[in-house]
Amino acid sequence: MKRRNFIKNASLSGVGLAIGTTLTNCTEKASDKKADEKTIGSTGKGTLPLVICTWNFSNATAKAWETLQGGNSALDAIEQGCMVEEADLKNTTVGNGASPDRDGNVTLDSCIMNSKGDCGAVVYMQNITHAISVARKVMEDTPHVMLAGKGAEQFAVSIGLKKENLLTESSRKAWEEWKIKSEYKPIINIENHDTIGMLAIDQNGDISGACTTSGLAYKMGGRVGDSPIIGSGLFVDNEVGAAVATGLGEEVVKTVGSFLVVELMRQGKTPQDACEEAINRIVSKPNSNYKNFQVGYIAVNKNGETGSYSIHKGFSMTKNQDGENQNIHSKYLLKI
Ligand code: SD4
Repeated sequence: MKRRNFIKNASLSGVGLAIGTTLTNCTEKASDKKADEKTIGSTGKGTLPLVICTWNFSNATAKAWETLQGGNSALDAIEQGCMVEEADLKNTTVGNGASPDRDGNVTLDSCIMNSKGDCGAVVYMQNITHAISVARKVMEDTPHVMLAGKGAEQFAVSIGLKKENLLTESSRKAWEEWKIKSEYKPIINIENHDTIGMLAIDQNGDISGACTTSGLAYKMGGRVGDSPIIGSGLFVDNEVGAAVATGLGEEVVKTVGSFLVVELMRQGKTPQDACEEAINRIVSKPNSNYKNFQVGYIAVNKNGETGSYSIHKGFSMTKNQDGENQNIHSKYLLKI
């Protein structure tokens, strides 16, 4: 089941960048259990525990749910859930098999945040599949919040993760094709595979969140997006709720989007209204080019109410409650 949408162009410092990647090789594995599709925007209260994630990563939410059922924490659940997508070679936007930057290097961004407000992140990390696990270890085992590039890679190796070539043959071929024109103009073409952001509430009512991605396909070497930036790509406040973003990271960073969603919930907004307000904040900026890029948010509050909203049609959220996956089409701003 594919949704081809959005965006045509992302103009960034004079160059266009493709969000997501070639999507032709994004077909789900035959063994994938597809989420049930619901055409509703947001959903209200639900029983806890609960897992939600961006897009239609139903295998990831199923894994996270299973992890919670073993009596594990929300933190364990979101790590395990994200690892499913990082290991999936067919997913060209996350982990192993992801699209490279314009120089042919696969570079990963990831962050994690727990219910105590601790966080960890890796940016511009190469050769390690499970960026989310490295981010968790940065949080738990170092005095730091973020490690970049070679330092992140060395740390990953020091905790026992093995170095791998993350550029698969199909991603390499797609990059070779892209290089023929090397056009940095656009074609942002997102379907239901993209950055995975995942939020969970466990049996104790504690919330954790994670976000992991290869960022924009064919981005400039060294580019880091919103996804590993605490407050932008992800924010968790165990008293209030959590939010995570997908889409053109530069625009999310400019409004510190996920923190904004959580703060709006703190002020009494529902997760749905908070996501909508955060999108409005982006599109109402002077000179906003929002018709040409996508941003989507998902959010959950302490009661297990959820919401999602995006600029363009086609974004969705997968929710696992009671062990059942639902893919929920997000409401969106642009009706044309
Ligand atoms: C980034 N936000 O690197 C990520 C990519 C993404 O939909 O989510 N694309 O900007």
